Amino acid sequence: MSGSTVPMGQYLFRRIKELGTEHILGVPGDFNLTLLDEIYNVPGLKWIGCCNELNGAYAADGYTRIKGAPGVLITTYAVGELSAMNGVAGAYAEHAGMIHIVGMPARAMQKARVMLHHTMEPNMDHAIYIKMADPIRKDHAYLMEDNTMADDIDRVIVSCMHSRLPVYIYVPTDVVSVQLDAKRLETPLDLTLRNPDAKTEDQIVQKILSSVATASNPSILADVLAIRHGGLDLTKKLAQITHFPSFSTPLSKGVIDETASYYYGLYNGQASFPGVAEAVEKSDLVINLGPLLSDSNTGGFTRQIKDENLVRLGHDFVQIKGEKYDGYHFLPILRRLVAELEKQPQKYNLPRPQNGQKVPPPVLNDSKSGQLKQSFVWQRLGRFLKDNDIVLAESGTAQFGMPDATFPPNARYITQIFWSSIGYTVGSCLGALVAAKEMKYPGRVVLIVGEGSMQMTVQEIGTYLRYGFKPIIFVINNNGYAIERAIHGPEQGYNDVSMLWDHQKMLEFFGAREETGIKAKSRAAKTVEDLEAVLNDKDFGSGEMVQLCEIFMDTFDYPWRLSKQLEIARARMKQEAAKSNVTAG
Ligand SMILES: Cc1ncc(C[n+]2csc(CCOP(=O)(O)OP(=O)(O)O)c2C)c(N)n1
Ligand SMILES: *[C@@H]1O[C@H](CO)[C@@H](O)[C@H](O)[C@H]1NC(C)=O
Ligand SMILES: *[C@@H]1O[C@H](CO)[C@@H](O)[C@H](O)[C@H]1NC(C)=O
Ligand SMILES: [Mg+2]
Repeated sequence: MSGSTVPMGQYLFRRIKELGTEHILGVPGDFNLTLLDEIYNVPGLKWIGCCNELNGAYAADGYTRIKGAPGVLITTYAVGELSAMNGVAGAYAEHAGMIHIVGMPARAMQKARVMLHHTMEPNMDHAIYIKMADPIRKDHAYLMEDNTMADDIDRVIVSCMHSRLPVYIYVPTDVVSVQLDAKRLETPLDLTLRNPDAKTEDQIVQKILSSVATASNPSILADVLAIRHGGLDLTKKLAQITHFPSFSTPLSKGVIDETASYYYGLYNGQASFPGVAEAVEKSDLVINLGPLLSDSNTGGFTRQIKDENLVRLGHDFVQIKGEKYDGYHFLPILRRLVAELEKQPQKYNLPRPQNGQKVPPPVLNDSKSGQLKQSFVWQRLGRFLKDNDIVLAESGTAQFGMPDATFPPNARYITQIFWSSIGYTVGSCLGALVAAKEMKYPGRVVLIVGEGSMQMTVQEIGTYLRYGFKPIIFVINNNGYAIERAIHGPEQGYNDVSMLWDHQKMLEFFGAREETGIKAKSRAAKTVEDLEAVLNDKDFGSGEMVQLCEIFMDTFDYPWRLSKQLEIARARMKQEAAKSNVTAG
């Protein structure tokens, strides 16, 4: 190779920096720390150490959701990468793709099948763990050949950016110092998303525009993959320009300005507020952006939109009223739609006056006193939020309660109602904090987590404090796994968790003490009066120090959406059972 070169490790991190990513998350291991040294050789790149790899993966996922640029996670051979897998799989399921870099034994060691620590038996193929991650990644690079290394790194980074799914880069210890052609770095990676055929894309855009022009009652149903695939701002803009009645879903809550006249609510099939399902389902043109049609994102599959009224703009196909275009990505199409509608609003009668009745969200419980109830808490927490806050709601009652709240215009919402791995938000919150810091995000970061979930990943709260972050943390303390009680065995011991934890001392243990100079305040609320006192305290909402508020609720108190979805699921099971009895008989 003639000309200047850079070590492979540095090449990789400079490519990552090019994407806008400024922090690398992970846990070091002896396979291999020299790779981590290269982080410090790239200006603008910093290391954030996590307590464990599962939390690290959750954090990378949370980072991606806020920043858009992929979170980067580094783990060590076998023990590290395997611990991360649940978090990576969740990022795959919900399209919060990350770059997962895994250290491996040196190539010579691999070839000789040396019985190193983290292998399992004599003569083991060192690459078997690579196979275990196959279903949870879009692509991977196994850096064994000097002359293809740079190409492989570039290829998987582009693949991550296009698919928004996790990718893996496996780095044997001895390749960190392999010299790669530095000249390649002068040309940034081409990340442009292109549809397979420009003429077909034209046709799609024209077809959608003419449907918009002729529809008498058009609407926008903005789902989560629109956000994950880079369409958040365009989606907001589409709603703003058109004033079509616009809807979010449990996973995409916050995508549309919820204070706007054209926001009609959160659509979750039959588990929606009154009037919401009717409004979507009678629309003669539902522009459905980035759908993710899992059980809890569709009210237990009770979403009812006729194909003849549906324009589905996905990341892998587009469908216009029954006509399917495989391999077409919504993003370039949405960009063109918004540009055209913005240019010629009169032609499309925009902004459209609304002819339907908007049903405002009901106030579930406007109590001024008494023991805190699920029916009261979520809407009250919604009123606590300020514009540009980032809110995380954990699996459990928090996730089914939060949709009741009305968000301020630009709130960002993180919840994992499809993958639903409990403890996720505690790790994800670290990533959100890191991303918010990089972006100089003006809002606060608010974590809402059940005590059962928190017990899974609690140690990462120590990392918030270690790096000087100041989130507001609400712990829902309801004596165990309430959501599981609602599903089965309300009184069974398996739905209990340890109630011996003292949440009021948690922040102190994790580092908020006089001698560290880290300030924090912890409080508890059992009644409406208690909660009002906390939420109305200027200090609490200021975001100037870490704050914790423990919210006590009854063991058997469940949000209505949870009860409703369970009712739907049970009715469905009964129906299926009746059907199979008929066929059997
Ligand atoms: C990793 C993982 N383990 C187990 C479950 C099953 N699970 C779903 S919700 C839940 C309980 C959550 O309890 P908590 O965080 O206290 O929330 P609550 O419903 O009580 O508000 C459990 C055990 C899961 N989803 N993920
Ligand atoms: C880590 O990498 C360095 C240099 O590449 C090497 O000298 C060292 O042996 C490696 N450690 C292990 C455990 O492979
Ligand atoms: C409304 O909320 C208050 C306080 O949380 C509670 O005491 C009351 O029982 C609730 N009412 C209903 C109908 O749930
Ligand atoms: Mg609980």
